[in-house]
Amino acid sequence: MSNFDLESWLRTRRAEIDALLAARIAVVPTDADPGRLVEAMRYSLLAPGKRLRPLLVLAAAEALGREPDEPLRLAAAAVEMVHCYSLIHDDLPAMDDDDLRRGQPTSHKVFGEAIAILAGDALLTLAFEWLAEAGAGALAATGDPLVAQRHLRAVAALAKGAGMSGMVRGQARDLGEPQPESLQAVEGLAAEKTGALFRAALEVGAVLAGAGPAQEEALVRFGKHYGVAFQHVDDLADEDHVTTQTEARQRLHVLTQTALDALSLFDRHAEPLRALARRLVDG
Ligand code: GRG
Repeated sequence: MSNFDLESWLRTRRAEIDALLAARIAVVPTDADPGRLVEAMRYSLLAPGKRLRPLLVLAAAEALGREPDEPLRLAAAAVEMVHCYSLIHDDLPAMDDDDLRRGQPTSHKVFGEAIAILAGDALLTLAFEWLAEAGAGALAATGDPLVAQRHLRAVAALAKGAGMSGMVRGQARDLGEPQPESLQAVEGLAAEKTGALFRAALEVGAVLAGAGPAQEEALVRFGKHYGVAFQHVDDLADEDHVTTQTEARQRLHVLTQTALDALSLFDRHAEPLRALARRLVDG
């Protein structure tokens, strides 16, 4: 049995991510802020989220023995920004029409719909600016073109997970099709709408840490199963979408075990990922 202390790991890594998000978003000045756009970006980004996706970026890199340096943390922060934009847009009246998010009124309730849409747009685009900057910084520091190539691959992985091959496509399906009935259909939707960004988080961490093909494939496989398992946990908590609670609970166990199996080729450095997966089942 490993004696890895997940709570302590989470405290340290979350504090690093929160500090970076706060420092970087603070540089965007709010004076002469048209329509309170920057204020709206800060309001949603700095609200207390679990920071799960950026933590997975860092945990994937750590599985390969890479400690979080500035470019990696910036990439992790970029993944959180994409997630944050998706929550703002998902809460809009045209989508889920929610009043509360992260324990506070949703963006459109505070700033109005137009600014909420623009705050989401701005966070999404700023995420890619940060990711590109991380690559430029790492290239300048190392002079190694391989580093730049890795960052370009990370940009592509995040764009793919977030966009019309991933989360946006899943959201469009969710809005446009009747609620899925079978567990298989529920999981198919979850894999796109929620899972694609988790998968991308693992891919970003793996690619930036210089994973070989087998390592990258294993980490992406972990992310794929983790993401669907995460959605089951969320649905079970909401009693949402779930055809039979028992079946969903069983699938949660199977998917978590499959995610853990994907890590068999990694050593103790993958303990944060393993502990995060076990937590899905253990709560
Ligand atoms: C608008 C393009 C677009 C996509 C929206 C992810 C998503 C797609 C919508 C969120 C709807 C939702 C509540 C789905 C359930 C799973 C989920 C993503 C929960 C929120 O993620 P957490 O629990 O949130 O990690 P925090 O606030 O902790 O970051």
